[in-house]
Amino acid sequence: MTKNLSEKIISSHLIEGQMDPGEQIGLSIDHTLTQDSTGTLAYLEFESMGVSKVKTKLSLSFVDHNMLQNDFRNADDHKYLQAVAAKYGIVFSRPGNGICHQLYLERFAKPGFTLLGSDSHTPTAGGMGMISIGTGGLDVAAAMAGEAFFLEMPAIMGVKLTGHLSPFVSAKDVILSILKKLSVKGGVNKVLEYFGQGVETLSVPERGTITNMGTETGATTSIFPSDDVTKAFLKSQEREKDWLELKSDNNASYSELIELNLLEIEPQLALPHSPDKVELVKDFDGTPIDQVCIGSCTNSSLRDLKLIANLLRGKKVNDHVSLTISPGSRQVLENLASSGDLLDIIKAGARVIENGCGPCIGIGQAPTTDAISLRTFNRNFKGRSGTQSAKIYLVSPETAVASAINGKITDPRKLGSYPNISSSEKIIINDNMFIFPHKNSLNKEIIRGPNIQPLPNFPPLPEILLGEVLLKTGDNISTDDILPGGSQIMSLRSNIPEISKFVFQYVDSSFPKRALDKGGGFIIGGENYGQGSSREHAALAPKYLGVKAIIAKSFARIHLANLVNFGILPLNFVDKQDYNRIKQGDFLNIDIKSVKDVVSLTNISKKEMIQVAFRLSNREKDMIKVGGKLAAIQAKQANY
Ligand code: MIC
Ligand code: SF4
Repeated sequence: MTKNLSEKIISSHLIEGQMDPGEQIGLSIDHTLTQDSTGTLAYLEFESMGVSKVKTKLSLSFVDHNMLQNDFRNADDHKYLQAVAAKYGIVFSRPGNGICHQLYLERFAKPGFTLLGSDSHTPTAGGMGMISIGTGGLDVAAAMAGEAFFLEMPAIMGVKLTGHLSPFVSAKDVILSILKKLSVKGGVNKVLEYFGQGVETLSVPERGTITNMGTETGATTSIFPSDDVTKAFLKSQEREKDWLELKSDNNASYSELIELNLLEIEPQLALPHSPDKVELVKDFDGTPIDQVCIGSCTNSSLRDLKLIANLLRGKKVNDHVSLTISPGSRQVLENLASSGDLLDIIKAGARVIENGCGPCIGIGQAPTTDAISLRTFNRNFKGRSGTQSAKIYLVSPETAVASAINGKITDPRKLGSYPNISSSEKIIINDNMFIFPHKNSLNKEIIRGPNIQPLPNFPPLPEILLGEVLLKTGDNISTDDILPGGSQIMSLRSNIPEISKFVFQYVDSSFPKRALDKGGGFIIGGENYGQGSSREHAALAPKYLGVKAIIAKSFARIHLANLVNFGILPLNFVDKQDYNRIKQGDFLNIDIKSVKDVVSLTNISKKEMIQVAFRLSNREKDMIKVGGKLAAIQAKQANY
């Protein structure tokens, strides 16, 4: 039987289940990655599983998100992460080394492998022919303990690329065009698998830009074949031995097919406040801007930054624009420095900031009030930049530079001749900022600062859920809405009682107090509830405040899994119109005694009954019965 590429890798890692879309499958995981802001919790969870050393082929812990070190909290977290890595045999990437996805692609990604990461942009490694999936920290901790990763078998959507990109049009414009077609929920429970002649015209970093931002369609992951372009990239990283040719069989089938002629793509931009509000740059040409930020795991490769340097050479950043550049890795920075490209960037007036996530998650560089900020990032949710009134547009590096020079949104095709950037030339490789585990460091003592608080324990859910609707939201509520980023709040990621005070901070700041005062209750959501990041804190903190169930029209994949892991029931309206029959303040009763697929919800305030679907696998039902995934794994490990 012919197989597409995704099916080939999935079948070679299948531990449980059938590869029929919608069925639960269990996959074996080769590599895991965590980053600091999800990692602290993931490692607290891992520690409580009683395993002496990670059981994966390779596990990595990166510090890239919150590195401001405003006070002791942040620095203590880094110390804790380093100590855990040494003790359990995990590679540690030191603060300042770069962004996890960029570093992983450069130094560790391997065609044909599986990767599970506690960050939603883990699919970046799909640019290297991997099945790489973002999920909550608890799932990653379980994979480190040798457990299979369970998920719904995704449908495999084929994306056929033909032609080649025109000058000043790049990978970001490709993925923005796809987002325009699919929207922020069009990829849910799907893999976007790229194939066709156009693939060979894209370098690995460009493929990484596309697979990275496939996350914004809600997709489980995205994948490119591993071909001669992949081989050349691996060779430039002195890792040619990791190469393996991988592609789908001839005549392999896909559940859906979309086609894109790269030649027809023009520069695109996503308007505030959603990555799928995509339009053509030329239609906004001339709009004055205040800030340009280049970087993030989407667009911070050596290819991107060399291009930026070339375009900035001999030019000056507009007097009314602040241009920041955050390189994706120390390798990128070192190579820019040695080739002289960094000088072009500095001379033009760009502000070079630390290799890391930085402004992408509201850590520094918040725009001015009402500002228009152009960013090469992947998310532009309201307030994520740190300024509620700012308007963030997502653009390619080419559009970002052209606009920074002109002080207004500018179609980059106006810039003249397009520099030719090779991504496979000889580069400097330096792994000094990775600390590789050593047998002498295993079992060393773990240092914990006062901000590292133990995980709260939750009892199993009662059979009757009673309480008030604490909040009713609209569609596409993101995890940034549920629990915002920014350095202040993110430095509380290892302290659930403290971070829970910020739940729905900018949606309704009275939420935490009301939830506690009422002894918990329910949330009503629209479509795609919980889109965006993998932060399990967006489930764990509401759980701490007593949220028992979320009743929504639909859920985003990672958040749904996080809710189940921590024992908050995700319930779907059977008839989506019923969303209109519940309002904030209504008192509800949900009887889950006989865990059937459909249960009745009684709206006591309105004396009405509504049908809600309880779509959980038997494994998930068992997990909830014993008090969540952690309790289930602890019980299993204790029996070994
Ligand atoms: C993000 O881009 O929102 C983050 C910050 O990387 C998150 C992870 C987190 O919240 O720590 C993600 O994408 O998963
Ligand atoms: Fe970091 Fe932004 Fe990428 Fe998230 S999206 S991993 S915050 S750079």
